[in-house]
Amino acid sequence: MSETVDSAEVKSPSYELSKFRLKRILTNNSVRKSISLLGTFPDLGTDDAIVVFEKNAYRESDVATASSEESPKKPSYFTSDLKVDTEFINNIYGSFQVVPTRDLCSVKSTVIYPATEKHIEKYSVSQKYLIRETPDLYQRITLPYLTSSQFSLEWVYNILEHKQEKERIVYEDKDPKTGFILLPDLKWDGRNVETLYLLAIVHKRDIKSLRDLNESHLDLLRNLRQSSKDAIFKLYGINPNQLRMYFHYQPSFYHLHVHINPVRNDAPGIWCEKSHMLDTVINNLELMPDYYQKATLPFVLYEGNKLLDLYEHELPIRALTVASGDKEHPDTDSLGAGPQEGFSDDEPEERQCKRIKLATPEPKESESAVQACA
Ligand code: M7G
Repeated sequence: MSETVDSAEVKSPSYELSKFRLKRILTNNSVRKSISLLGTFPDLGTDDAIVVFEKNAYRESDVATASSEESPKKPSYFTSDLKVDTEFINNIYGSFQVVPTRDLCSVKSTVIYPATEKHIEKYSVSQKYLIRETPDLYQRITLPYLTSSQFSLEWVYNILEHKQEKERIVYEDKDPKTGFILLPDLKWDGRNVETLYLLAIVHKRDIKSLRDLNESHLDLLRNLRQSSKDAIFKLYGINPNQLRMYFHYQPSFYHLHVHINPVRNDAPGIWCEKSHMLDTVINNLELMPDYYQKATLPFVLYEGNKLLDLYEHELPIRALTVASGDKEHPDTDSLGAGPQEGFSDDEPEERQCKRIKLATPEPKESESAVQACA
């Protein structure tokens, strides 16, 4: 708990958002009220930049009224500053467009600059496929890929070394084996406890993901679970039994971290095909020390990701299929046994993909920019 760290601050560039020049829209999610944009900052150079705008969730204090027990603490919708345009009133129904005070109009914005091809893929709408990754497939396909091609962990090390986001740290246990840093996730607007989203990043640097976890990490995981709950209760007053704590598989960043948010909030990236509850992970390791070295772990790959092409080499993934036998292909049943009418493996890949897109439009929910971010 007493390790010293090099805490020389890293200087960040300053962005003038108003100078952003749009190239194209990557996603526009009407459910999450977010939009991801690809463009450039001409004054910074010609590199691609991604800008994400997301409307903030409501805080309960935003709707306080003068007749509430407590008089409204500004800013609130219900003040004389509210501008109201009536669209129509029909019988008992009224429809209005309202513009609240400036303080309530802010939009959360995330900038990635310079953005790599991999970032652009991640923030774009695309077809998604489920892979059932056996330990063998992990060793042969996923691991070599992620070792040679992954997002930089610079931002993680900056946090662990107190070079960035130091003032945002909520809690730190400096033990090199069982310690971690708890801080707000990039996705959280930091204003609304309802949508609290924290990240617990472990100090140990040799655990890439869930796959690497074994019995020897139980002390770390138990400590992270308990200390995070205590710290969150102390700081935000959230009942520890109301917290969702989970890993992503595959994560975007291969340095072990846990996502934490309140169960009553449907945070981005909580889908079952991506999340593994910390409680379940701990329990699996208690029952079987090498569970994650033996388990088949499903995960999602999206069109445009090179790993999908590597898997496609091994298994038919994109081709639409009829029901197949678990017996013959125990690890690839969902990936199919043969082509359906109109689709054949001989068809040029590009055409096949286009036809599948037309046949199965992506549901709205999965357009999420923040989920893409997730
Ligand atoms: P992940 O499971 O590896 O990836 O989680 P994904 O959820 O993006 O698919 C990484 C988490 O780190 C995400 O929830 C990000 O929002 C968060 N994150 C990413 N970056 C680059 C930063 C950062 O610079 N600071 C903070 N505080 N969080 C970040």
